[in-house]
Amino acid sequence: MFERLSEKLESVFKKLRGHGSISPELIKATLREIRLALLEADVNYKVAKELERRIEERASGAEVAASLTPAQQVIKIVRDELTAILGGTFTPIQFAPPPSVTPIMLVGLQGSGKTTSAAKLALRLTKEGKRPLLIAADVYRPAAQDQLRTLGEQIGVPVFAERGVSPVELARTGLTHAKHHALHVAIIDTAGRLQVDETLMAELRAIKEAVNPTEILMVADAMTGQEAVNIAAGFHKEVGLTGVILTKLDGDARGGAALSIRSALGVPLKFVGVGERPEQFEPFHPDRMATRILGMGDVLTLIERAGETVDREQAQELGRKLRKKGEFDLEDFRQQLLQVRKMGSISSILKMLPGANKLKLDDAELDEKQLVRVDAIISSMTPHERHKPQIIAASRRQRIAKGSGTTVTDVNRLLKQFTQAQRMMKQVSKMTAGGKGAKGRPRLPWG
Ligand SMILES: Nc1nc2c(ncn2[C@@H]2O[C@H](COP(=O)(O)OP(=O)(O)OP(=O)(O)O)[C@@H](O)[C@H]2O)c(=O)[nH]1
Ligand SMILES: [Mg+2]
Repeated sequence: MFERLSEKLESVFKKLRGHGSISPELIKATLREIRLALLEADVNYKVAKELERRIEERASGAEVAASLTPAQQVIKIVRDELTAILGGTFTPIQFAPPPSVTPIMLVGLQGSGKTTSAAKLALRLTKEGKRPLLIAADVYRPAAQDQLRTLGEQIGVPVFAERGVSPVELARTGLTHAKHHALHVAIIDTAGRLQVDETLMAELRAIKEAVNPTEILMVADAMTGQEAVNIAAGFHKEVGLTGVILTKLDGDARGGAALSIRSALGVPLKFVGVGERPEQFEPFHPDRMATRILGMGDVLTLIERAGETVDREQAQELGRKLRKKGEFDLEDFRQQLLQVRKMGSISSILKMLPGANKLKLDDAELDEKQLVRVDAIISSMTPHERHKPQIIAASRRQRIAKGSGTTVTDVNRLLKQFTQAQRMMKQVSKMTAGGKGAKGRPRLPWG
């Protein structure tokens, strides 16, 4: 859903990377583009404005980490602020202190996904070891209760439903039923309306009064766009929301609503629905969402890790070398290994690079002992061999194995790993070259 926004932001960052130093004017222009990208993605203009203000404040401040380039710095700030505006960290469900039953009320417009989400939430709580009850307080359409019953059977959660009673009465007796059966949570599915109308609100207020819910979650359809913010505001004013479940994120909504609700209302997004099936439900993690929107795989994590451990000058030197095709030799490989050892395994690093997940890398055995061996093998080579590994034929391999106290198999394996890494580095350098990269492949935010 955030593809277009991601694309836009990526091109903004790409431009930024073309500049060695970043002037206040450049920051302003960048921020303007970011704001336009957000607005185009249907983000509420107040939210976009606020995000811009926050980024500007930090970007123009003296906050500079030596390990990052100015462009990386700005990207990191954007990521941090986007995370903050999405709510910072995951906000879990609040439970009533045991042995009380925790009543959770789901509200929302017709067809937003309340009944489906009720079952999804119940299944999730079951997996956490809780025993939930589903209460079918949508009494107006017999089919609504049947729908919940069917879902309950599917996921093995009891459903409380009765015909011919008011929603308030049903919610109340359902809760009592949960207490008597020593269940932990009572999830109340309510009826939806096409509009936020007074009758619906009065009914919801009455249910709230009757069961005193620990959580009142609004279920919002991501496809609603901007309007979702207004609808949520209406519900919040009338019944007081404690959280939002955003459904149909698997659809092709532009997603702006997701970015706006939390910031506009101060109500956290708690879960997202990503499909029709009961297990297609995920906790909402603002940080992960921000990274996803920035469209960089886990590359920001990589920036952070690299920032902690790799000396920036060395990283630049390597980047420069990599950009010159074919200049990556065994000496670099050895340096790389030593550097990488500080950061984690090679594969774990490479996997974080966009596009790299498609490449196979067989370095499972690159543990500490291996590194010592690799070091010994490379030391037994002549400088010429290190620079041009392709000249290392069978006889040379035997000599190197002997000289390093290893076997020809070890030497072979090393050369194979080197070839893989070399290929990998070529790809990465294409990605970092900006402009020269293969079409469609994401680029690294530095370079
Ligand atoms: N693709 C997708 N479909 C969803 C998701 N959540 C719900 N749906 C579908 O949306 C439709 C409406 O879902 P319901 O759970 O019946 O919605 P509701 O809010 O209970 O509707 P009313 O009770 O009529 O107000 C169903 O076809 C669901 O399968 C989701 O996260 N992704
Ligand atoms: Mg329903």
